[in-house]
Amino acid sequence: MKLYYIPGACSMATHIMLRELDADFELEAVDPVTGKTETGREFKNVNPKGYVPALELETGDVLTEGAAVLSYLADSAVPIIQPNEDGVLSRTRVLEWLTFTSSELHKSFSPLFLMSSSDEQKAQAVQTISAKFDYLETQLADGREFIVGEFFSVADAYLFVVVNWSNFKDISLQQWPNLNQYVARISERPTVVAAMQAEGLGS
Ligand SMILES: N[C@@H](CCC(=O)N[C@@H](CS)C(=O)NCC(=O)O)C(=O)O
Repeated sequence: MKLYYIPGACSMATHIMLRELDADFELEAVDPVTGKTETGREFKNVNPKGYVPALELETGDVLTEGAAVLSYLADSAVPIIQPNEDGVLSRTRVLEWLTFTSSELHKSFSPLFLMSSSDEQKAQAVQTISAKFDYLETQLADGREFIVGEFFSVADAYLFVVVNWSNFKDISLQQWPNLNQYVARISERPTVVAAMQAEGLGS
């Protein structure tokens, strides 16, 4: 498999999961400015939508849309989380969190990354993100280690990557102690450390 990624972008969730699953994979960086990959390919020939993640399978199929790519990995390698008596409910909870992260949280960060955003748009984005973090804070108040069940899942990989952008965008997580601890805990996983280093973000 080959993962097309931009360092530190949402594609890092797929990267972390590939490592969690001990999958056989290669990385190919995409330059968002030139639209070319590190081997000189036109990225739009890989994903016409022009964004990462894109996961190229051995069959040549290319999967896109982070939540779908993560679900594919979870389903094809191991159950999305460990099977248990309420497997269907747990699986749906994972999908619920993937969708929340993708459509509510990830996209709320977009104005903070766009050069074209005004200060007002950025301030509005921080307000929106803060409201989502308030919700996350209440969810994590029960002391759970992972966002769903007792195991690290694709939902944690994606949620971690997106919430961790706060640390690059001057949103102090100190205001949300449960969330802050959750992010700190996930950031210590060997797969997360390795993914960050491989993407040139490690210390
Ligand atoms: N709907 C897509 C959005 C992916 C996305 O926003 N990717 C960003 C990085 S986090 C990207 O590739 N941006 C570069 C660009 O659009 O040129 C998904 O959920 O996977």
